[in-house]
Amino acid sequence: MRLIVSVFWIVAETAWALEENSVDNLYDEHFPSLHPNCTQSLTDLLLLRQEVLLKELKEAEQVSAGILREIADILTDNVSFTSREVSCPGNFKKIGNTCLYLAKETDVAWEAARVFCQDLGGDLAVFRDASAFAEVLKYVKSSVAVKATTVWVGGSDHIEEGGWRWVSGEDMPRGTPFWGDYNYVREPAQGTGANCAALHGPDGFLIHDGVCQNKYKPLCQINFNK
Ligand SMILES: [Ca+2]
Repeated sequence: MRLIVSVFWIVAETAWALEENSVDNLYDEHFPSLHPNCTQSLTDLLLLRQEVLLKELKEAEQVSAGILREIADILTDNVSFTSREVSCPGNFKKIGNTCLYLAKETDVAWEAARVFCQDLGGDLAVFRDASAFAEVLKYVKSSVAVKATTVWVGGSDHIEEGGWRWVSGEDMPRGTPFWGDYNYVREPAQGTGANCAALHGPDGFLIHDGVCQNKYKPLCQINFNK
């Protein structure tokens, strides 16, 4: 009986040893032992990763700042553009889609009137349609106390008799409602003796051909898109 027990214990110890050996092999196979520098390498890797992330964040921040600067510039431009649309410089007044200034204290010949307006950053006024002309008449009539006043505007036929053009180069409109009458004759009627366009007060400020050397008041204009 004692012999059988001894044999059993020998067999059990051998099996135990074999099993322990097998577990160690499995552990080594799937979980190789750490290199002595492994911990340091992992730390270096984590630090490198953090450095890359910080660099990416910094680049993203720089891009965002650039975009914000561009948006700010666009908004500034829009504010400036809007300001130009809603306000006119100096004595100029916003009338319709333009800035007008009737120099009530100035009486000069037509060419001098142009120079006067150009010195203010504009030119003698032009109006291309009846709506713009109506706005001009409303402004002029509200500005002058004396109905006999005559006002220079930016039209002439001094290059070619009868070829009335604005100083901006376009053909002037003809007939009603722009041009007035003088002694029941439709303007322009004075031929080569009168080559400059004026708003004739006694005729409700409708256009007459005036003698360019006459001294009238300049109606100056500055356009928004200049
Ligand atoms: Ca003429």
